[in-house]
Amino acid sequence: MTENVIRAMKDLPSTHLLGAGTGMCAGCGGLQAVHEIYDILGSKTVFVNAAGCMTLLASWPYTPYRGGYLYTSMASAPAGAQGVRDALDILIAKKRIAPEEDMTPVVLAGDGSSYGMGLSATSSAIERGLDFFYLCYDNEGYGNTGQQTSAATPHAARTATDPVGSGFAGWKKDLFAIWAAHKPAYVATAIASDPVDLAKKIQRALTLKGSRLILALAPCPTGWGFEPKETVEVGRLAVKTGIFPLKEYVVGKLVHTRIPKPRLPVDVYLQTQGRFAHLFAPARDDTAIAEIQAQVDAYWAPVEAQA
Ligand SMILES: Cc1ncc(C[n+]2csc(CCOP(=O)(O)OP(=O)(O)O)c2C)c(N)n1
Ligand code: SF4
Ligand SMILES: [Mg+2]
Repeated sequence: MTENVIRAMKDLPSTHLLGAGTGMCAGCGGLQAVHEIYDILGSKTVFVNAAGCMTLLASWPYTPYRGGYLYTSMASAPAGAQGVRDALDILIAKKRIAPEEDMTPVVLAGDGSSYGMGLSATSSAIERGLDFFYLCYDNEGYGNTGQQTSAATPHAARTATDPVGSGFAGWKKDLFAIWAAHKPAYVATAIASDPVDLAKKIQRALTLKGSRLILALAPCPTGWGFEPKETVEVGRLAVKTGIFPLKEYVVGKLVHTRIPKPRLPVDVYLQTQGRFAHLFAPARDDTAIAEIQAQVDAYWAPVEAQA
């Protein structure tokens, strides 16, 4: 990176810096979500980042986060957030900083950390009532290391670690339900391709105290196999087919913030991505597609019955 680029980056507003001069892919849906969320959360935040693609945003000694930044191992970001919270509380108690200078710890982690390696640390943090944001950008695989299967990988998706021709045999873990079972302050799903829905959720979460999850589906051109210009459309189709429900859990109540009407068939979404190409060629795999459709239908049946 030349001195000129570094100087130009220093002069930009902070949100323009996210992704600039890094090795991140064009059309990264996770980065879009982080942009939109950072626009609202602002600089009175300390980002606690578990190793993953978003770690590429900070290349020492530079970081786009204007508040603070802490890098952690994949399993320990919520423990890092606890440390940041404790340190801020001590600084305030000792009058080293004024209460108005307080900041919010924000865990920034991928699905590999959030659904797997870091789940124990997350569960403990929520149990302790830690006052923090948890932002999971879910690209449904270990993206940074070449899209290996994670606990968030959807059924039949091809990854670097699944059999060619059939894809992942298991089913995506329900992280939203796992968080909600802990009865935290707030849990929401979001996607950058619906910025209004996303913004309302961040605003709502900001009015609350306690553990708050924003689980953002992150369409990933590189890992999912589509053109970078398709990111927004792929995200919209995830919502319109009902594969990715937009919802929130607040004060013990589950609300769907978008109910797709009409709900499109799942193959409209699946066929946009190379990771599902084996479901359509050389011959269409009606059985696998029907299985995925049945899972989505079963999810929405009680919601649609009440709508
Ligand atoms: C314990 C541990 N195992 C493996 C790695 C190597 N590693 C770095 S980033 C990464 C992928 C993380 O996946 P995810 O959390 O989904 O984030 P993404 O890369 O998709 O953004 C891996 C496996 C690591 N840093 N720590
Ligand atoms: S691999 Fe996917 S999540 Fe990672 S930077 Fe590239 S597009 Fe973004
Ligand atoms: Mg991932």
